[in-house]
Amino acid sequence: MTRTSANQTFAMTAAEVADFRRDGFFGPFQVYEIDEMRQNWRRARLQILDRSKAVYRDDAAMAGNTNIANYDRHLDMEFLARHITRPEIVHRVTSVLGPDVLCWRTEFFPKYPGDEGTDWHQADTFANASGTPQIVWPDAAGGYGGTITVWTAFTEANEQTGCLQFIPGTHEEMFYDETRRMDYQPDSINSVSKTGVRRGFFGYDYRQLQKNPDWQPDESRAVPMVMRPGEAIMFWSTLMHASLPHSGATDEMRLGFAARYVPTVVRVYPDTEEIEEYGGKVRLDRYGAVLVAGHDEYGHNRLAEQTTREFRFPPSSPPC
Ligand SMILES: O=C(O)CCC(=O)C(=O)O
Ligand SMILES: [Fe+2]
Repeated sequence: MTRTSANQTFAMTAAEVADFRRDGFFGPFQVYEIDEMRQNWRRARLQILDRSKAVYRDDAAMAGNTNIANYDRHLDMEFLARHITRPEIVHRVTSVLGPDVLCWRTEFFPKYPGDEGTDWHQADTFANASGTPQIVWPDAAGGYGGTITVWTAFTEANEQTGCLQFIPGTHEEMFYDETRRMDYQPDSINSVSKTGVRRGFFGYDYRQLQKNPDWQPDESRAVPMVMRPGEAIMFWSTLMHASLPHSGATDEMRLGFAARYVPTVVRVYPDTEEIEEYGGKVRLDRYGAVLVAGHDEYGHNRLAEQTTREFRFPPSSPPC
């Protein structure tokens, strides 16, 4: 089992932070040993079907297996609640974002044998699918936006099972306009080929957001992020990223777990009471962002209350 002493630090060195700023990603790095990850997940996966404490459990529009049903299970599953606060992750995130950090969203990204890859995309405000900005940085950030995503491989992620792909250094310029709309077409899933690779965006076609319809990502510069179970990679959501299809050559599904972090100065879901995207709709009544490091001096966001063993609901303070 991976043991971390209370004083152990996983802070990035100045050179690593400089690399992250240049490339837009850092890693992979180990969070769990392979067997530990497998064992943890074997136990935790049984709990996933029980939505009785999930924050989005009641919404009829969530029926069916939409992406949105995969959101924010760290708010009711203990393993995931602990995962997002792991020092291997949080120390690295604070090295870039500063001491006061929220985890505002988690998502599972499963790929079953034969599933298409994920479209090339970048996300700044995360209005991409819902039409409403989900995170808003202050103007003082100088137009900078996005979130740090830490994507942990819960299973093998390789070129057969559908690993992530990045185009290094593309995080400073948005090639997509998230104020445009994409058409939700679930029937298109697993059926569209783009430059010879089956890819989609969970029922959307991300190309619809391209600022220039004639532009294409420079896939000749794409690098595959092969990861063993328990390894994680952190990247700016504004980095051009995608994933390969699951070839079907192995029965093992690929499962990524993405945790998304912002500094406390960022407004999460401003003026938003529900999210509607990927064919699902949920109310945010029971949602809270989780303070994983430092203090929240801004009070912009409703916070979930953390105890040592679990997160408690309802959130500690009313929405502002
Ligand atoms: O796992 C995938 O296929 C996509 C993940 C992704 O786009 C993200 O974590 O932002
Ligand atoms: Fe993404």
